[in-house]
This record gives sequence, structure tokens and C-alpha cells, in this order.
Amino acid sequence: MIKHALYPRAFSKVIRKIGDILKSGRIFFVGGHVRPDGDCIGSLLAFYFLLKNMGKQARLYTAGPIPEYFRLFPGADKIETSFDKNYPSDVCIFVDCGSRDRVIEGERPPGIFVNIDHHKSNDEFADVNYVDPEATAVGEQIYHIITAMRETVTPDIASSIYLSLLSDTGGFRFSNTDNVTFSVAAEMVKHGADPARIAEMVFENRTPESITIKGKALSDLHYECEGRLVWSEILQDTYKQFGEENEPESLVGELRGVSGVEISILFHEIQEGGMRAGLRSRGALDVSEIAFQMGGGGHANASGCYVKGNYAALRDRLVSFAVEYLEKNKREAR
Ligand SMILES: [Mn+2]
Repeated sequence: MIKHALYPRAFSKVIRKIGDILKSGRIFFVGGHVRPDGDCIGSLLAFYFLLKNMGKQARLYTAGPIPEYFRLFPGADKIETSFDKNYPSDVCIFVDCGSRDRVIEGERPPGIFVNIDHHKSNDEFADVNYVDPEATAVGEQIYHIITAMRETVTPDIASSIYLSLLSDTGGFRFSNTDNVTFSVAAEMVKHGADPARIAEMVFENRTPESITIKGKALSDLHYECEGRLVWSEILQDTYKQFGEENEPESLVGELRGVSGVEISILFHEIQEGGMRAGLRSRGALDVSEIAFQMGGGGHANASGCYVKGNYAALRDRLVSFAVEYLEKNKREAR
């Protein structure tokens, strides 16, 4: 994919507006989604360092759990996983969240809401919404905000934004990788991000437990539609034994890598009863349509859903939606 301009002109008004809010606000709450990924963590941290440089008060929050390997990232110790109802924020920024319940169920921190996201399914829940499904990652959107404000990109900000880009593109491999991704990444390296060090943190820092869980999932793959669909699952027994925080990173993406596979799904049995599923697809196949049928959403090639209820029944329902979708959409010409 090629975008012709580095700066997304269609969003210049909202980008300026967010700049004004950042300048006038004093006490900031920055929230990310549950089970944060690298884009979420990188975006939280980029805001933390930016706001600190601007002399503002800022607290970061995500419902967690935060994978162990992000703990090594500079600033990661600032991310809180319990929500402080008494924090008197005047601005709440939500990053990488397609809907508000991805952050805090029930609770509402005070202040004006700003929503910065690139999920196609975003429901524009905030007072100010900067939602660009064409953005590589939220880190890229934050880069546009910072440059429009003419604020300095410190090495900490650069590393955080680079983490966002690297992580959401799966190491500059996915279809959201374009010329802007590389331009912004190059800028971040110029400002002090260390590509090898960050890649090592993100991709070469697995716990032995997560490898064991992955081995179990890989040893029991289920194929449907003549191999066009593959799915696997991780049950509560396994999570109880090896720890939920050791959920194997990007496994569903690896399953998509099986030749002949067009859609991959990884199911997780959840503690409260029910399922969480990650879906990945190749090319023009849009798994967000399948996730949407189960109340979820996301990107065309990467989506997910979370549904309470009977695990096996929900899993089978989602598999049948995926089979139906594949039967409607003929094999991708490759
Ligand atoms: Mn993202």
C-alpha cells in the first residue's frame, strides 16, 4: 500500500484540536485496552513522556495483564493496572480502543474524552475522535499530533512510537505497512529509537511457560474448508497451570502462516465463562465481519471478540460463521 502524503490532511482539524487540548489540560488520564499489545503500551508511554516534557501531570492505565516482556521497556513501570476513581483528571485520552468498554467497564473518569484509534470498528465514543483506519498504528497518529504541535521528540518518545509501529505491523510485515510507516520509523530512529534493541524486547523475550502453552496449542490444530481455515484453543486448565500472563504472543498470526490457510482463529476459554477469540486473515478477506457477528470487531486482517457464556457452544458458533464466510468468499487468487 502507498499513501502519497506523510501527513493525513483529512485529519488536520482534529489533530490541531487535540494539540490545543494537550496544551490547555493540566491533569491527564491516558487509558489503553485490556491485554495491551505493543501499540497500546507504546502509545501510553509516548503520551507519558510527551506530557511530562510539557510539564503536565499524567497517569497511565490499562486493565492488564501486561505481558512480562513489556516490563523491560523504559517507562513501563508507570502503567497502572488498577483504576483510581478519585483521580481528578481534566482530560482522558484513550489510545487504540475501538470502544470505551475496552478500557473501563462501568467506571467513567472525569474530564473531556479524546479517542485516538485506528480500528475500523471504532464507534467514536469520545468528545474528540481521531479515528483513522488507514493509520499503521496509534503511535503513528501520535507522531502526527506531536509534529503538528512542534514538540520535541525525545529518545524515550521515539522508542515508544517505534514500539507501536514495530508491534502492530508484526515487524513491518502486515498489510498496514506502507511508506508512511517507514518514514515515521526512520524519523524515530533518527531521534534515538534503537531498532535491534526494541525488536529483541518485543520478539525475543518469551517466557518458557508461553512456549509450553504454544506447543500445546500447535499440537492440536483443527482444519476446516479444505485447509482454508485453521483454529486452535487454549483452555482454562492450561492457563491455570502456566499463567494467563504467559499467553503466547502473535500465535494466531503464525497460524495464518500455514500454507493454504486464509483465516486463522485462536480461542481462549475465559475464567468468567465464555470465550475470547483472535482472528487473522489474508488479503481481501475481512475477519472484522466475522468478529462483528459475535459482538467484536477490529481490523480487516486482524480482529477479535469476547463473549461470556458456554465456551464450547460459542467456539462452535464462531467456527460456523467463519466457514460460512469462507464459502461465500471464493479462494483468494495468490
Ligand atoms: Mn493498534
